[in-house]
Amino acid sequence: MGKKGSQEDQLRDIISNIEELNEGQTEFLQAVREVYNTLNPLLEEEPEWINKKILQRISEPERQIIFRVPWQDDDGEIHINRGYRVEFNSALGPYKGGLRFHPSVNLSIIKFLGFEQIFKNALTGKQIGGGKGGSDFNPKGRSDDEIMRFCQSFMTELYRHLGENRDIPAGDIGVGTREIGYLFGQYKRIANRYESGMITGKDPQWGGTLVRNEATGYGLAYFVREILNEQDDEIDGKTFVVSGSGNVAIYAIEKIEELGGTVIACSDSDGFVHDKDGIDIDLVKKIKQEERGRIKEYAEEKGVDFHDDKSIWTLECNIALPCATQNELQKEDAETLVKNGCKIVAEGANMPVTHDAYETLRDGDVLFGPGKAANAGGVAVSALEMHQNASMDSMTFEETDERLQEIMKTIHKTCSETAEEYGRKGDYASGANIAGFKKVSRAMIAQGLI
Ligand code: NDP
Ligand code: 2IT
Repeated sequence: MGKKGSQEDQLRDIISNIEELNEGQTEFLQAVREVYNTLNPLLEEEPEWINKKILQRISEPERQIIFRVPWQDDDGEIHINRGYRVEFNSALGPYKGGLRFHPSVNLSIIKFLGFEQIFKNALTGKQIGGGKGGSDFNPKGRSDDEIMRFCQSFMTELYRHLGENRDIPAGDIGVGTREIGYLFGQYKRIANRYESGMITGKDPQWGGTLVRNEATGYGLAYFVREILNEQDDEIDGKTFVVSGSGNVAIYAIEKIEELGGTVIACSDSDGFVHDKDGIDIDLVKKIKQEERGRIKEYAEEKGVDFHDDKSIWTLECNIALPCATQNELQKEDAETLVKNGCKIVAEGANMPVTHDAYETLRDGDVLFGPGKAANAGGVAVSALEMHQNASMDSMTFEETDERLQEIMKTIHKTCSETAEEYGRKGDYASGANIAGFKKVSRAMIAQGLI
């Protein structure tokens, strides 16, 4: 098969070497395969990247920090959790990425998220490298005081690795404005510096930027609008199913409804609510944000159906937006979506669609918006927050929203044009991977053997 065959073989060998090195890290290896298996056309153009071992270098984090987080609950009982920060890649800027507090957190999950973050951040066009962190701490049912004590203990160890030019965390699952406040407060005490730009997602009253809270969900809606625009179509009149009911899901629903779409369902880990007339987003906000309750209460209050015995993806819709967690949309879900005539799936969450499911969607002619592009609005507005902090200036809601719309338009264009340039027209996943990987690799090579 000549040169092409041997390059494909080399790529396969590299991937199996990475698999051996990271045995058992299921989610991380899934993310690596998902990116690297789309890179053949780029490696044909840049064959010397194989000898430069750029794939092996990018898949090995620059630094991995694992630490003990001891804390006391309200009854005085002592708990020990495990904290993580994976500083993955700083070719394009300081490490940037969220913190996840969820009992499922382990090194594989933090590494998959950090790996994805490298390319996502590259796509934003901002000067930010990739990182991710978190803990297996379960915030569910914990009091404000317990959350504060946990955050203080977590930051007491992590602070030495952070800084506005070094590593800048933000939120993710289980980490929102409240947690960011406690984390920032503890950093300020220990470092004796009011260093606003060391964390993003802050309350806009003391250094946060307006729209950061909304940014991931709004950005997802804007990305979907771009996909539809390319088909001479629009959100108005379309039916959506959105999984999750946290930060990303809530603001995706809000913006889609504002743009004329109908969202008929959303969920949490207990099940989903089906409201054919369209989800009442104010009620979801009241239950989930103000009361920290469960989505089931929505069904009780509105008298609509709640299901905990089947997948949310069994519902008929034009567009599906998984916004909860990794691997939540599997092959059989994809088969049902295709059968039901779904035309677009865009990832609000990170890697919610399994590889099998992705292939089923692709073969069923469903357009697919990969997370590293479709949910990049959150981190892009984080970069605007860093900019605002560095310049000691602030932007209005409208200005920031305008910037977010521009950024999402550009990311969509990059994915679409890159896919076409490399012979994968319409395949946004390949476009996103190739564009992101190319930018990071070029920067790494220019900076020497790093
Ligand atoms: P939140 O904690 O605000 O909400 C998470 C939602 O997902 C909740 O409804 C939660 O339900 C559900 N969920 C979480 N874990 C599971 C699980 N294992 N099984 C079933 N449901 C689950 O998090 P976000 O909205 O911030 O994050 C959602 C996704 O979006 C994540 O994949 C995150 O990485 C990604 N993301 C977030 C960004 C941000 O800016 N926040 C930016 C880009 C991506 P329950 O309450 O029952 O646990
Ligand atoms: O997955 C993500 O992009 C985030 N959780 C947001 C990261 C950030 O630094 O704003």
